Amino acid sequence: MTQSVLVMGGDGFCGWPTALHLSALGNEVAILDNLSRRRIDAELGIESLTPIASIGERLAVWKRVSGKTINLHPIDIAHDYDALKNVLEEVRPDAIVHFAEQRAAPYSMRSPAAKRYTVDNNINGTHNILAAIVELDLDIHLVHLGTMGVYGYDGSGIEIPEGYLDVKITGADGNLFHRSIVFPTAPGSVYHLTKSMDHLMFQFYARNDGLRITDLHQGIVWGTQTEETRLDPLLINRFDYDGDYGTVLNRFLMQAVIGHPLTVHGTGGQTRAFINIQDTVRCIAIALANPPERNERVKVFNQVAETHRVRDLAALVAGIAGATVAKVDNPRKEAAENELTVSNAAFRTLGYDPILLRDQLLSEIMEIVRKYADRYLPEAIPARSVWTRKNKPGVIKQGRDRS
Ligand code: NAD
Ligand code: USQ
Repeated sequence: MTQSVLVMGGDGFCGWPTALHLSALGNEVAILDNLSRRRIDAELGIESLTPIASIGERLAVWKRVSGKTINLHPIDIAHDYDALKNVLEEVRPDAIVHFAEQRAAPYSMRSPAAKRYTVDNNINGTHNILAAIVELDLDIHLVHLGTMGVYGYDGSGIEIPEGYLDVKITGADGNLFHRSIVFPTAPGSVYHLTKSMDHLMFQFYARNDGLRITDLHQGIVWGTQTEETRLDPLLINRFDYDGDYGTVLNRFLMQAVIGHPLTVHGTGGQTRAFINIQDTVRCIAIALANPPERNERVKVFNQVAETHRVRDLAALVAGIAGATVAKVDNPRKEAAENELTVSNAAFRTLGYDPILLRDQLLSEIMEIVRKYADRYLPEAIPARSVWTRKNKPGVIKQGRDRS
């Protein structure tokens, strides 16, 4: 079944390949994006390692390559409420995929201004979408990109369920009550806090107004290209490697290529969930095909393929590329070690067959990095955003461990 889909944040790392994939599947796709991510690059004095074309060029090339049109609505959803409403009335989409948030945990912790921007942008943006759907009385399936980080990382011994927890509570009369409650959130950054608050807003609007909402709690995305972004050099996806926006595995792959020691924070004992960008776009298509009913509770899917410990990833990449590993002071406030087991049963039941980390895939990504390696800026590599005043920037301190 094809649909009319508005991809909010469709110029970003996950949004761009998703817009192309949904368009390739025959959906009528439009992008809404205020290009704030490109402005943050300019503010930080960095650029994607891969040379990304302007959004106008991207859309023109997609039309040439696929014959399909994707329209752009350059709107700030956090501050242009009337413009947002006009777009929704004009497009009347069957579904919205909402990627349009400030998504870097380190960026959200770098200064009071960045904390306030992240809260203002993410909370107002999400709430404006919800309020506009209700005001216009539209029946839209809202698919939101949440994060595994809302669950926190202290769940050792249990498998993280998909959004809800079945609990038994003893009532005042001594009887046992069974309840399904929202999994308690334990965000580890201001960014993750906004994702927890988004989820609370979804619970309210689903209950109060019967909105149909799917919240996808996604793990760390790795990789860069997808089937569609490979079709032309001007469709290439962004590749962030800097200390704020670069995520851990992509950073390690890039560091290995340029001969920089892999920057493992602290002991590297943090275990996190991962998913390849190609799987991200496939999962979104699956979620769109399986909307909740009206008045159903918010659907929560854990959008993850597998979990890994950071130091194991570093050893894997070092082994493939002959890189060295460096322990750096952890600029974040996080447990030195954690276990993480996550259910992804909902997507699996709907046919999701995860792409797992493999040497060959990692080597392919390193090939892309090699191609654009001369674009990297050495000063962009250290993670300088600190969680508390006590943390020092992530500079190499303990010498290098050969892996
Ligand atoms: P990104 O920063 O590359 O893309 C976000 C896009 O949204 C950008 O193009 C930006 O310009 C746009 N945007 C931001 N605020 C906006 C506003 N107020 N109005 C209109 N457009 C706005 O981020 P990404 O990596 O593509 O992540 C997309 C979503 O997926 C985010 O919500 C993020 O939290 C979630 N997510 C990402 C990852 C990951 O590893 N990248 C993992 C889990 C979840
Ligand atoms: N880390 C290192 N060295 C580095 C960079 C990171 O050891 O050079 C460690 C961090 O300390 C952390 C882990 O790697 O323990 C993951 O860090 P990350 O920057 O890859 O991921 P994170 O900050 O959690 O955020 C990313 C995305 C965010 C998304 C989240 C999914 O930027 O949008 O929500 O992954 S999750 O982590 O599952 O919550």
